[in-house]
Amino acid sequence: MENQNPSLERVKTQTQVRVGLVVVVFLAAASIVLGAIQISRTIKAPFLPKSQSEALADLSTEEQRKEELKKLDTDKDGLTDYDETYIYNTSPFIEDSDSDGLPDKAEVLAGEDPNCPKGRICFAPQAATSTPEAASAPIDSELPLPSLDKFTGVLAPVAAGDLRKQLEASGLSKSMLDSLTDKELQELYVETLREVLATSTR
Ligand SMILES: [Ca+2]
Ligand SMILES: [Ca+2]
Repeated sequence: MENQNPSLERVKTQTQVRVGLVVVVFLAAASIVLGAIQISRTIKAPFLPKSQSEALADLSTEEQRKEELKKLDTDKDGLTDYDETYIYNTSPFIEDSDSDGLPDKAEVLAGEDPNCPKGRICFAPQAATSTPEAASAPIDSELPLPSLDKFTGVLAPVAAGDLRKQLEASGLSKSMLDSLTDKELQELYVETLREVLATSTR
């Protein structure tokens, strides 16, 4: 015998839809999280420990390269390629990096910004001239996952259409989906994603 009580039937359906929606959203979020972890690994990859010999080889090549740069002055402006690259952020190939008629070294000696043409106000990073230590500070190898807000911000515009398709493909009725606005879908999605991310990054 079928249950003929329409209101009970509706409650049941709605509950199922809700559960289904949450599960699907959860799965979608989980796949996004896996993607994020993958991305995070890829970003971290260059910082992850290599084999010792590889690391040593890299280090000595890098050091050798720097030592060579300290001896070179490709553009013959009196600043070594090393100083131009790592301290002043000027071009080691152009004597007058900002093309204002004053050579880089003259500007450095005069306390001017060799990357800012004389008479102009630049907002370019001054780190090179003021705090060379800060510029060469080691990058934190414990890269956090992308911040949640950034993450969901990037995600939100993609989610609505795709999510709708995904939910429909997973068997949710079109009428139920149509009853949810894009915004509601996104919010539900982002909310779930937030929770999943929050738990997985804890
Ligand atoms: Ca030079
Ligand atoms: Ca100049």
